[in-house]
Amino acid sequence: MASAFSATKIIQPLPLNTTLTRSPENALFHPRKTTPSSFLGTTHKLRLHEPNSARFAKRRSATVVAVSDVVKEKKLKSNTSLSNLLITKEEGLELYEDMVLGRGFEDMCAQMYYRGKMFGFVHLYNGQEAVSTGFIKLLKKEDCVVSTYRDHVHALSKGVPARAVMSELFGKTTGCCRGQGGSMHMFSKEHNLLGGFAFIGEGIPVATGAAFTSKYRREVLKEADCDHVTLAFFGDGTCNNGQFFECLNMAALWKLPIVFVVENNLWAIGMSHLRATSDPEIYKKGPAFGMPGVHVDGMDVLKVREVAKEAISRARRGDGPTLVECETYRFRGHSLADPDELRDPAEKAHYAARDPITGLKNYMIENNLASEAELKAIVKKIEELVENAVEFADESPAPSRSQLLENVFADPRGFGIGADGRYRCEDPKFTEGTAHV
Ligand SMILES: Cc1ncc(C[n+]2csc(CCOP(=O)(O)OP(=O)(O)O)c2C)c(N)n1
Ligand SMILES: [Mg+2]
Repeated sequence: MASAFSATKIIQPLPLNTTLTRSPENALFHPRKTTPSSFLGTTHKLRLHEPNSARFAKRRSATVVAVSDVVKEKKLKSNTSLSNLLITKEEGLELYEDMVLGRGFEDMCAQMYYRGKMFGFVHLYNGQEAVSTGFIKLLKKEDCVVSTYRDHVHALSKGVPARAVMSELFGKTTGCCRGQGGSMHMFSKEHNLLGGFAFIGEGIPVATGAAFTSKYRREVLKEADCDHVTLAFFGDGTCNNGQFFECLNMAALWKLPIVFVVENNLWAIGMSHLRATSDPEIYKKGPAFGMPGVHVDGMDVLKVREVAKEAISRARRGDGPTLVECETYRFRGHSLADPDELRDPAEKAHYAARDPITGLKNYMIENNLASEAELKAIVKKIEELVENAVEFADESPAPSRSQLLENVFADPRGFGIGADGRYRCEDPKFTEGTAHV
């Protein structure tokens, strides 16, 4: 399969504030001045900035490839041979099932939240499924994923069972964090899901550290088979935080095996991306640190997957980090407590018409990769799985009161557990004279 990045070419340095688009009169590149409005909404172009050999030139050099053209070319070929499609039947069904699971799970969360089964803030991922699925389904189990507070679907894509995620949301002991994390803090050591973070940008240094660990194990500890990759997911609003820039710098400097995946859904709560950042084209910040920056249509799982393949294999073979900006959209409010009255209905309708699940479904049917009946069967299977997750979570036990103080201090013989091995909070005198927890 042709790689999206391999079609790129290095060109000479261009003036700042210039981006590249494909143009008929120029074989490959045509520089133009950018304005924010010409960028957002033009999701059919993927632009790639690739470092050049000379250090100064690499800040200014740029390459470009339109992923849509790669996709189109393969579609044409696909008329003669199925093997030229972007995906096999099995891959397509896996992607479809994962996106349907993400959507069905989140819709169920909304129901359960409004029925009072969940507490605190719950941020849903509806609309953004192509990003999680497009990237995470390419990973090995040993690879790490770091998410944000919008993390349920990343956890599911990484293989954390729906029962464990739902129970965590219900605050039950069977949850992936025994009910202590809740919606914003999904974690699973077994699946190398390193969180779930409520503070924006908080996960980026954790991901950078995980990528450093992989490199250290391979190069210093000589574990030759340690080629693990870390994916860091975060939003557009988060890209205005210092941690983002600091980690891009470190990752490029040390050539870490990491992919920074920006889920640009155009909004940070009620703040429009265009009003919040000096240059809305986030992917351009990659080359400023000496790593490729790529913009991709985040509503199209196949395009995301093409870009992800290249970025992940680049990291795995030791060539360093990539910044990928996925232009996507959330179909619900910021959280379930948000009435979502600020966004323009026309904008919502524009992206609703580009639903990534419908897009993949149409692709599979048009290319005879699956029948309507097969896809319907997947939807039914997922409905049952999600129902089962709810029943399991509902019937699971709530944590004991003593669990509140577990994991608060690193030393288990400290505040949480007494010298006799018993929880100090179970001593009736423990909270005497203090406020009760
Ligand atoms: C350090 C920090 N500052 C402020 C907040 C409050 N806050 C919660 S979500 C959010 C917006 C983040 O937007 P974005 O990164 O685009 O992610 P999205 O919600 O769109 O997925 C902010 C500012 C926070 N959680 N952490
Ligand atoms: Mg956002």
